[in-house]
Formats: sequence, structure tokens, C-alpha cells
Amino acid sequence: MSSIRNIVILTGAGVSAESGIDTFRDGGGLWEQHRVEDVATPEAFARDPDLVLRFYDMRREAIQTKQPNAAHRALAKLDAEWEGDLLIVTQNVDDLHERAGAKRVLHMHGEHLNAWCMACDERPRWIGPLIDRPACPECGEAALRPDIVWFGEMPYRMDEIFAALEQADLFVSIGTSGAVYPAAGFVRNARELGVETLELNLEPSQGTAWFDEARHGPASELVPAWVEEVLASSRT
Ligand code: BV8
Repeated sequence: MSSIRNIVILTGAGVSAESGIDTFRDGGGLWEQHRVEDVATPEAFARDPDLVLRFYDMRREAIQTKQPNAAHRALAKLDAEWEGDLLIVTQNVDDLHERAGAKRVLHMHGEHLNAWCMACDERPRWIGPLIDRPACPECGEAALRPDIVWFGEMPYRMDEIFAALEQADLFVSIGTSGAVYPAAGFVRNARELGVETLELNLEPSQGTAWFDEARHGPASELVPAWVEEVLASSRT
């Protein structure tokens, strides 16, 4: 019988790459089209709110034209069939995990499809643009910003993430470059806790040396194969 009961999975932009959503660092990635400092910081939003709102309006619209890929579907299958604890901690701000059917998903960097009201702190579901400063559906104020964790802002629900890591038997990092903290440090937290660690990525990430095992290739191939493997091992 496999000793794996509780799994924490971290996903990054590489999981959505084959769905046609730009990653941050590959080739013509998002960062190259816009300098990070220009759009993904509170300072940028204070300095040039229209630029930042247009940047997120474009991406919010774009993700609604994309579909989950085989990696999202395999993780949703694992979520549905895994009897132990399972948490998909995603750095991604798209909704492809959910649209593939995954339930146990935690967006540590926020979501394109939520807005965040700076007047009443509500986070209404939002699919349209914010550039025209629409009124908050809760309080009526024109004070909505993207519900995205920018650089220098605290990622969401960190206490839940660390609690899950403390209970985990396996930590799997999928489709992330290991460039951004605190997410990039989770593999070290896992190792310190004695958790088995696995990397599934197109190429070695910046943190690849910290993993017990690393497999390199496209997520649409690696993830379904790994899901079948871990489900089969749980039945032995
Ligand atoms: C915080 C939302 C503290 C925005 C994002 C110096 C050292 C250490 C840390 C820092 C430092 N200086 C500053 C920091 C902190 C900073 C940081 O880490 N900076 C980095 C650049 C050094 N971190 C922060 O600011 C974080 N907050 O630290 O707060 C604090 C403390 C107290 C009080 C208040 C605050 C907040 C970070 C969150 C920023 N927001 N996203 C948006 O989406 O617009 S980050 C953004 O980049 C993503 O969300 C993601 O999390 C991150 C990394 O991107 P990846 O997902 O890894 O994508 P990437 O393109 O990099 O890699 C893709 C990978 O996929 C590649 O490896 C590629 O090979 C692979 N791939 C490609 N195709 C495929 C594939 N794999 C498989 N199959 C394929 N087909």
C-alpha cells in the first residue's frame, strides 16, 4: 500500500501554456511584453492606473477564450478520485483548473475573474473590463481593482498552504520556474518537513536541485502519466 495520503500540488503558468495562455518568462512571455514594474505592482497602479487596468482587462478577456488542457483535466480527475487530502495551490490567475472540474483549488496570487473593492473590501466576481471604473456591486463606489496579488503584496491564504504542507506526504510542483517567492520556497519548506518532493516541468526550474525527483517535458504529457501512476499506487 502506498504511504502517500495527503498531497499538495503547486501549479504555475506552465500548466496553462498549452491552453494558449502566455507564461511569464518563456519566449515572448508576458514580462517581455510589459516590464514587470510597469504593471504588476501597487506603485504602478498608483502611478498609471489606466495602463495597469488595461493590462488586466486584456488578460481577463483572453483567458475566457481559452480551454483547459490535458494537464488541468488530469489534476481534476485526481481531485475527484483521491481519497486523502489534496490541495492544488495555483499561482495562476486563470480559472482553467476549475473549468476542468477541480474543486480543491487555492489561488495564492488572486484571480482574473474577481475584482476587489478598495472601498468596501468585497471581492465580486468580475468578467468585464475595469478601465471604465464601474461601480462596485456591493457599495456603489467606483473603487474596483484587479483581485491580483502584485509584487510586494502578501499572497493569499498562506496559513492554509503551510498547514497543508505540514500534513503532506507528497509535494508536486508543476509548470513553474521557481523564480517568485514565497511559492518558490515551498519545496524547501516541504523538505524540512520530511515531505517527498517531485517536479514536473518543461525544463529544470530554478529550484530543481531541491526536488527528490524531477521529470521534464510538457505538462500535457507528464501530468496525466503521473496522475495514473499515483492513483494506481494508491490501489495497491
Ligand atoms: C511578497 C500575479 C512579501 C500577477 C504574480 C528577492 C529575493 C526573494 C524574493 C524577492 C526578492 N525581491 C522581491 C521579492 C519578493 C517577490 C519575488 O519573489 N520577486 C522575484 C521576482 C525575485 N515576491 C513578492 O513580491 C510576493 N509577495 O513577497 O510579499 C510581503 C511580506 C510582508 C508583507 C507584505 C508582503 C508576491 C509575488 C506574487 C506576484 N504576482 N502573479 C499577474 O499574474 O499579473 S507572480 C507571477 O510570476 C505568477 O503568478 C507566478 O507566481 C510567478 C512565477 O511565474 P510562473 O508561474 O513560474 O511562470 P514562469 O513563466 O516564470 O515559468 C513557467 C514555467 O513553466 C517555466 O519553468 C517553463 O519551463 C514551464 N513551462 C512552459 N511551458 C510548459 C512548462 N512546463 C510544462 N509544460 C509546458 N507546456
